[in-house]
Amino acid sequence: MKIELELAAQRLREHDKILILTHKNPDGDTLGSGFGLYYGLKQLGKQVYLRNSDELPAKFSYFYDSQMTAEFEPDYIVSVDVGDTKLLGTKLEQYADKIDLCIDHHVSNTLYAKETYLDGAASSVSEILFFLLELLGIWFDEQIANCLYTGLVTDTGCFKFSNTGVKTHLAAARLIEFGADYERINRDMFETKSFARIALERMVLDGMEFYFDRRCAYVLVTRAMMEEAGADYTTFDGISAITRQIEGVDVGLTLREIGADDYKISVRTSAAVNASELCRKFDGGGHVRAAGCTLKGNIADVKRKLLAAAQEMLGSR
Ligand SMILES: [Mn+2]
Repeated sequence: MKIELELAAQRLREHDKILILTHKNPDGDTLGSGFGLYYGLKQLGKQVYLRNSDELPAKFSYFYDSQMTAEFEPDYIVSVDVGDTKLLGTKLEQYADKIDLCIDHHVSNTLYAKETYLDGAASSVSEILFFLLELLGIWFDEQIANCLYTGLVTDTGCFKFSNTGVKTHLAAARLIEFGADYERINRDMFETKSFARIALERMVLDGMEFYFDRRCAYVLVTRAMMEEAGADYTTFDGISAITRQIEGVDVGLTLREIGADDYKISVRTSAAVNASELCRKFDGGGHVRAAGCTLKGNIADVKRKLLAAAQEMLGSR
């Protein structure tokens, strides 16, 4: 059931032992909103713990609380930025049918939680969290400001994507006022690239293929390429955006081999194509211009299916 933000705030106020769940392969928004909520609830004197199926990436280490302890039985379970229980990952799937509240901005959210606050117009869950913590009367210290600001900028490509709205900028302005270290965060998130990242980008550009009058760009990143570049999934973050930087490209398909005959696909589109709609054909989802799905099978079949779907989407415009 969908609920209003005021009720979500009330639910959080009513509970004292709260577990926060974030999505696998964590990004700046799921961790930024998760830790923003974590520190906000700590301020209210609650016991809080945040979990992820994967190891937490080093680049977000400034979020972490070395004092965080799981030594309590939660009486309330909240998920942030998790559009589907499939995204909880192996370590958290045990909670799939036990989630009390989901706070999300994915239009494809499957409404798996007992109650859901969903704002598909919000740039990020971190944006939602800014207004939620305000309702809870939290004092925004630097730590909370840094967490939420990171989520805002990573999900909007530093305020460049179409999901950036008036509320995004309002929240960001307030977060800067509260001490968000925007210069360092933006440099760390967008400017600084590891050698592994540069090596991977070089391979991606080299192997890029174009279809349908160059309206579709296709990129395949194999495990061998990842290994050669010395890259892990955090290095990969944002690689799919490269396809959309190319003039005339309406659909960017970026495939990452995650196992034998197992591919994770990131779809990036221009205004001409709905990425979420394309991914739904393969049981995936996401946002209008950025969505994802997974496909199993040999690469030739996977590629054929994806290109056919892309062609269909392009043909209908
Ligand atoms: Mn998000």
